[in-house]
Amino acid sequence: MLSPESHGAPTAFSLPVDAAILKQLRFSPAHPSELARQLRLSPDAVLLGISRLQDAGFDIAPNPALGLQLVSSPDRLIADDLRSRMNHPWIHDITVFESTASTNDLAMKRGLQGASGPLVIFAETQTAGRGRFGRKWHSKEKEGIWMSLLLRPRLPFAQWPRLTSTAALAIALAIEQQTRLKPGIKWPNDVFVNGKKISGLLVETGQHPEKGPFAILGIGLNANQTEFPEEIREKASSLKLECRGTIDRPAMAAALLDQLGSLLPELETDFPSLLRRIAQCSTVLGRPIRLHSGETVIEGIAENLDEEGRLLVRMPDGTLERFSAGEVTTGAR
Ligand code: BT5
Repeated sequence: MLSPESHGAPTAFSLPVDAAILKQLRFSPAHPSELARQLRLSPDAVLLGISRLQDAGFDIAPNPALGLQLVSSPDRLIADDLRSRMNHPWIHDITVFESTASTNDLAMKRGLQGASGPLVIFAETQTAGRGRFGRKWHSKEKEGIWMSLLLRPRLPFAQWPRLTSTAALAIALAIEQQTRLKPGIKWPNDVFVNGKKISGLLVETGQHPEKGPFAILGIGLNANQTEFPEEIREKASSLKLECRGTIDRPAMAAALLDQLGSLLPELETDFPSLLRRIAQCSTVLGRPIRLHSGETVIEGIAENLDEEGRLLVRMPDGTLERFSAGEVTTGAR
C-alpha cells in the first residue's frame, strides 16, 4: 500500500515533539504549561523544543495575554515544520539535505538498500538535478522544491505509469490551492502555468532482491526564481513570477505532500476518476501535436487518455495510436 498511515486518525500526539509544538502554535498561541498539557509532554520537554525551534529560525515570542506565539517561520524546508503543516501526515520519513547531487539518486540508494517507504527526500539545492534522458534540471538554492518520493505501489508493474499523471495532478492541485493560479498538465510529466514550465516529474524504478520493485517520484517545482539561465528563459517560469508574490515554500511543500497523500491511494482504488480530473487539466487534449517517442516522431491530434493514462493520438490516416511515453513538442503548451 502506498500510504499505510492514511487510514488512521493522525493527531498531533503522534508527531515528533517539535512538529507537535509547531502544529499546536499554528492552531493558537499557548502558554508553555498549556502546551505541555495539550501535548502530554513535560514542561521541560516543551521548553527544550521551543528553544530548538528558535535556534532553527522560528520566531516564537511571548505575548503576555496569549502565551507563546508563532510569529514567523524560516524560509527553509525543515522536516518537523513540514510534518506540522500536513493535514494528514501519511508520510513520516522526511529528510531534508542542504545540497545533494540529485534527490532521485538518494531515494534510489535508499530503495536499493531495502527501505520500505513511503519516504521523501528534499534538498535545498541540487548540483546535478536531472530531467528525463539525462537532461539537466536547474535547481537553484532555496528557490524551488526539489524532492523525491520512494513508493512501493501495490499495482502490476504495467500500471506504474499511472504514478506520473497522478503526481502531475497533485502538483497542479497544490499550486492551485496555494496560489489560485490555474496550472495545466502537459502530458506526460510537465506542469505549466500561463504557457511556461513550472514543474517537471522524473519517475524512475528500481528493484530490491527481497523487497521487490519500487518507484522514485522526482518532482521539481519552481517557486521563487525571478530569473532563469539563458537556455530555459523562454520556456520556464516560477510561481512567484506568475502570481507576483513570494511563495511560502514550506507551505507549498506540505500542500504537495498532502495532495500526494490523498491522490496516491486512489491510483490503486479509483484510477478512472483520477483520470477524468487529469484530463480536465490537460493542455494537450484536443490539440494538434507533434510527439517524439523514442526514434519515432508523429503528428496528429491528441484525442484522449486511455484507461492507464496513455495518450491516444488520432493519426492523419484516421487510425488511433496510443503512447505511454514521449515528448509533446509542438502545437501544445
Ligand atoms: C523533467 O524532465 O521535467 C523532470 C524534472 C525532474 C526534476 C526533479 S528535481 C528532484 C528530482 N531530482 C532530480 O535529479 N530530478 C528530479 P524533462 O521533461 O526531461 O525536462 C527537462 C528540461 O526542462 C531541460 O532540458 C530544460 O529544457 C528544462 N528545464 C531544466 N530545468 C528547469 C527548471 N528549473 N524549470 C523549467 N524547466 C527546466
